[in-house]
Parts: sequence; C-alpha cells; structure tokens
Amino acid sequence: MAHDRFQGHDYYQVDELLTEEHLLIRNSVREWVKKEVSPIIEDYAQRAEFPKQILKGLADIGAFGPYIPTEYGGGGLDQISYGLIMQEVERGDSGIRSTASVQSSLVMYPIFTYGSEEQRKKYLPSLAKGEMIGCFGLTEPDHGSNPSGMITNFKDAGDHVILNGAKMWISNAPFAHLAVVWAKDENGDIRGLIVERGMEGFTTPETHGKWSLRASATGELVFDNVKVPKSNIFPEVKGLKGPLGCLNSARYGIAWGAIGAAMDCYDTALRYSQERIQFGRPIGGFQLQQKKLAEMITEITKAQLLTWRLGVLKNENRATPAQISMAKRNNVNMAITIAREARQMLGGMGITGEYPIMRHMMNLESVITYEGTHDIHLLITGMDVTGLNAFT
Ligand code: TGC
Ligand code: FAD
Repeated sequence: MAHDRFQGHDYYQVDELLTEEHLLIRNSVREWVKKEVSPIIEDYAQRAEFPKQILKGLADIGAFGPYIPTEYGGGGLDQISYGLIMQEVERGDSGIRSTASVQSSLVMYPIFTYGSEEQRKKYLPSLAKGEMIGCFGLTEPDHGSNPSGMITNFKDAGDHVILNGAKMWISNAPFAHLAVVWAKDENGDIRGLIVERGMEGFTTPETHGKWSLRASATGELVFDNVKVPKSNIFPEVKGLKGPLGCLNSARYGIAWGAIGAAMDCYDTALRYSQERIQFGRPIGGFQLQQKKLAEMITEITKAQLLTWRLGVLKNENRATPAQISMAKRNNVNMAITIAREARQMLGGMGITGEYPIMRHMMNLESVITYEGTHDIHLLITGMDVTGLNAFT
C-alpha cells in the first residue's frame, strides 16, 4: 500500500466521550498500525500469508487480553479500551484484528472465565505475551449457525478423555499452539477443553483458496482419538452458553473493528475525490460523489455512537447479548456497504492493491459471515423484541 495517510474521523466529537487514557491507547495503536501493518499488509494479503512477525508487536501494544486482569498478564483495561484497540487494528486489516480478537475473546476470555486457577496461571501470561497463540474451535463442517448440533465428542478414559471429531473454518489454526475446543461429553453436554499442538492424533490442515481474509491463516482442527488430560477441561461451564459467552466478547470487538475498516475506506475515498480530476474538476465536486461521502460519514457517526454506548453498558456489565448482536450486525453491514461504495469512487484504481479498499471489502465478506451471520443476528434481534424464537 502507498504511504498511509489515514486520519481518524470524528464528526460528532465522540472523542469528548473518551478518557485521556482511551485517547492515548487509540493513538498509540494507530501509530503502530501505520508503522508495522500498513507497509506490509497488501503484500501478505496478495500472497495469502499471515505476517507472523507482527505477533510480538500485537502483544506489546496490549492487543492480547486487554481486559484480562494484570495478575494474569493482561492489560487490566476497560471495554472501551478493548474496542478502540480492535478498531485501530481492523483499520489496518480485518485478518490481523481476527488474530487479536480470537486470542483475547475466544481463548484468553474462556480460560479466565471458565478455567481453573491452574489453567489460568499455566496459559494466560504466555498468551498475553504472544509466546503462545490460541484458536477457538466451535464450527463444524455440518454445524455452523447451529452449533448445538455438533458431533465432536469425548469419552472418559481414566485420568484423560478421548476426543474425536473435526472443526472447520478456524482462524489461527495452522500455527496455533493450543485450541479451545467445544465438544460433547458422554451425556451430550457441551464442554470446553484445551487441546495442545503435539498431542497425538491432533492435526490442523490449512484452508487454501480464500478470496477474503487472505492475510489471516484459517484451517481445520482434526481430532483422531486424541488423549486430552482431564485437567484440560474447563471445570466451570457446561452447555452452549459457554462458547456463546465468548462470542459476546468477540462480537463486541468486531462491532468496533468494523468502524476502523469503514473509516479507512471513507478516508481513502474522501482524499481521492479531492485529488482526482475529471471533466476539469475534482470528482468530489460532483453531487453523486458527495451523496456517497455524506452517507458514509453519517453511517460511521451513527455506528460510533451506538458502539460507544454499548461499551459503557459493557463496562457496567449491563450489555445484553441481543444488544451486542445488533451492533455487530449494524456495524459490519455499514462497513461493507461503505467499502463497496468507496471502491466505486476510485474507479479502476479501486480494484488495485495501491489502495486498501478492495482488501477491506473482501475481508468484510468473512466478517459479515463469522461470529454469527448477518441473518442470524437479525433473528436474534427479532427473538428479543417479539419473545418468539424463529430458530426452532
Ligand atoms: P439457545 O437455545 O438459544 O441457547 C442455548 C443456551 O445458550 C444461552 N445463550 C447465550 N449465552 C450467552 N451468550 C449468548 N449470546 C447466548 N445466546 C444463547 C441460552 O440462554 C441457553 O442457555 P441455557 O442455560 O438455557 O442452556 O441456542 P440455539 O441452539 O437455539 O442457538 C441460538 C443461536 C442460533 C443464536 C446461536 O447458536 C448462534 O449464535 N449461532 C451462530 C453461531 C456463531 O456465531 N458461530 C461463531 C463461531 S466462532 C467464529 O466465527 C469465530 S471468527 C473469529 C475471528 O476470526 O474473528
Ligand atoms: P451456515 O450455517 O450453513 O449458513 C448458510 C446460510 O444459511 C447463511 O446465510 C445463514 O445466515 C443461513 N441460515 C442458517 N440458519 C438459518 C436460519 N435459521 N434462518 C435463516 N437463515 C439461516 N468458526 C469457529 O468456530 N472459529 C473460528 O475461528 C472461525 N473463524 C472463521 C474464519 C473465517 C474466514 C470464516 C469464513 C468463518 C470462520 N468461522 C469460525 C466459522 C463461522 O462462524 C461460520 O462460517 C458461521 O457461523 C456460519 O456458519 P456456516 O458457514 O456453516 O453457514
């Protein structure tokens, strides 16, 4: 990508709702992204490779477990800080944000919330430092939107269990040191287990040929009679509410992240419209282009306010899963719509890697699908407001 000239956009002075600490965190992550992500990301996306060298930097900026207490190596920060970190990292690339949100919300969060004290002490500090990378296995080939139908299962075998089954579409799987895996026990109850690379019968084949999230590594988790010590099972949770509780945290981070991707597309299109001359004047002077830009900044501003308020509720432990669904759905849809419009505003240049828009646009096709599809979140809102369940 050409020199990163990104400037944040704050049409309603939302910064005034943030603390000095929030602004400091936001600005330092923004600078890190400009220095470490923007110069390399296009190349890695084109090559369909995850830039592993940035893992240490992600840990250093506090992107791994920002809200996990400091005694376990986390940042001890609030939920708005977490959101701002996700926003800035996704401004760089959704795939890099994926790695950070999987590590924080889908690996560290369940170990912290559902794990034993021994599990917390064993894994959390190394995960926070990026010395260990984790992944989260919920989706299966035949069970995506409906994870309760999963067939991955384990059977008791004394001091360990025997795990069989397969997960697919797993972010970070090809290089992760450990996987938080959701599987059914002999009673059919969903339990969470920590499966480590190197356990016999555990493999993680990479998924190739993606047109989206190309700079993120995606793979399968295959369990062929894997012996997992019983001490690796989360003692504190049983049932689908275990993995769905993790998703509340990850979906919240995505709601913020999508604003970052949207702002990057808007920022690029705005600047281009002021510099690109057709018919003797900047294209930004034409009403049709102004309509696109005016709608973009309106939608970004609405999303910023929605998400800030959600962050306040989350800090107070009052955010409901349905409120989080609404923000994830709204913001990702907002971002992908802006990416599509912004791409058109750049004409032919919009399809090249000279500009970040096409990469964001393609990335967002995954973001609108994972962590619950656009339609699943609509049905969650529908169920919340009517009290009627459309799933069963
Ligand atoms: P249902 O009967 O409604 O609920 C089962 C139990 O779970 C509880 N529950 C929740 N608990 C916490 N948080 C939530 N958001 C919850 N939603 C439901 C519920 O109260 C109940 O508890 P209990 O005690 O009564 O047992 O479940 P259902 O089988 O009807 O499914 C509901 C549905 C469809 C909404 C849910 O399964 C769903 O959200 N499906 C979407 C699946 C999904 O989001 N998968 C994501 C996989 S991970 C991923 O994509 C990572 S991408 C990572 C990256 O790269 O960033
Ligand atoms: P399906 O569930 O088969 O859905 C297909 C279509 O049917 C969708 O449009 C859906 O909205 C619709 N549909 C389904 N049910 C209904 C209904 N009741 N009413 C109306 N419409 C319905 N999973 C993990 O566990 N860990 C990860 O790290 C992870 N990373 C991912 C990374 C990428 C790049 C991608 C693409 C996915 C990832 N996922 C991960 C999986 C992701 O969560 C699933 O793809 C997603 O939940 C949808 O499941 P599915 O693909 O099986 O689609």
